Amino acid sequence: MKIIYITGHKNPDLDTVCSAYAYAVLKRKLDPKNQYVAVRCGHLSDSSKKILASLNITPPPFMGDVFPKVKDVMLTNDERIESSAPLTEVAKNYKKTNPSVVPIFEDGEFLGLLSVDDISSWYMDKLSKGDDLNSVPTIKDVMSKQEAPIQCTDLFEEAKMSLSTSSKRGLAVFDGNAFRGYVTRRCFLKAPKYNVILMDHNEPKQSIKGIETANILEIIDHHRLDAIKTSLPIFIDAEPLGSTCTIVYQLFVRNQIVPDKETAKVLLTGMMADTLVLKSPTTTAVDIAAAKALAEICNVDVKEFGHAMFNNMESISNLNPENAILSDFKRYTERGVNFGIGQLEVTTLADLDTYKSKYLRALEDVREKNGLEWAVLMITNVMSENSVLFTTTHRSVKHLPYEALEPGILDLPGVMSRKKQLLPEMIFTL
Ligand SMILES: [Mn+2]
Repeated sequence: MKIIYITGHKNPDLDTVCSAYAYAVLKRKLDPKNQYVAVRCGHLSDSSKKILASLNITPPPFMGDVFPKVKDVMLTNDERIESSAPLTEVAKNYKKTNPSVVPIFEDGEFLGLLSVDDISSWYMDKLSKGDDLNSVPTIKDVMSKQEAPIQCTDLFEEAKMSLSTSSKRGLAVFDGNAFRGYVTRRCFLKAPKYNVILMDHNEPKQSIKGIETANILEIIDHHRLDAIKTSLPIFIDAEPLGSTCTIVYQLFVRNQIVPDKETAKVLLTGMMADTLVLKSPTTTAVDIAAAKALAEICNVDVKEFGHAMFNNMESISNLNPENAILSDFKRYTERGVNFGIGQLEVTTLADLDTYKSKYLRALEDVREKNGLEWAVLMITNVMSENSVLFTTTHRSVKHLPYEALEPGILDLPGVMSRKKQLLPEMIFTL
């Protein structure tokens, strides 16, 4: 049984976590022989957390990286040999497995590793002194001083290094203070690889840490392609649709599986979030049809469900402005200019005055801390389908085709998409 991790991109949004969640449900049905685990490789924004909580959906657990670890190669022994036992106790099983080290216990607690070197040096020592070799020593008599244990979450490459520079043949592996197993040099002959399915992204830079050391098994995405080279042929489903959740829904259909109510709700959530209740210009007829079908399964009205979802978001005046801006912030380099665009969705712009000055200040901080020439924040009203744009001072601002409402704030009627509407206009002014 293989474990296959399904992960979305860094700075996870709802489409990324919901598509990973739902695709894991589908894969478990299609391939019950393997274990599919949906994970997220970053922290969710407060708004996303709140929306998922209101729908009773537990988000996928956090996983920081897919680098191979000590726990993936360590050995475990069911046998508990006590240090007070005679060395014959170890000799009994030695022929079967020829272990280079054997874990030894004292009153049931792990004491250390006995290595073949310990045994040979003990006997060599006796021989050199001309001592009697007829009496059998206890295991404890023979054991040498122990090396510090390593942790099961330590990286494979680092542990390999520690062992190769140590005079020992093996190292004990702990989880905190508890003994879990041990590694020998043989454990490090080949690095294990994690199996990963990428959702809602394909660029290694946007992926979980360590992705370059993993086996990518599949990619399900709706972004431009800039993927890693793979060594084997893989399944890719990349389509220019409004959300990755739409693609996952299509995969359910293609496999003639009807998503259960819970999964349908999860898919609809990701879809509503990425298409801004099907109003973003990235929305296609396929998204609209999929949303309708999913809404029928969960017995809700698409628009009502979408608007209720956004209504459930934390008002942005209550958020920490810098964290809010960075929760969905994308950086670009065009014509030698480094700039960034953040986007926040709201259900009203009536309270703009309560937060505009602190957000403008925070935006300038974000610009400076990230070494950008220009930073903007698009605040999109998903109800009325328009946005306002907060901007730092930059020579290009006056060339944007938008009217200024006041210094640093522009009006963007009908604009909802960062990649399809705002980004091309910004690049044009550079
Ligand atoms: Mn997406």
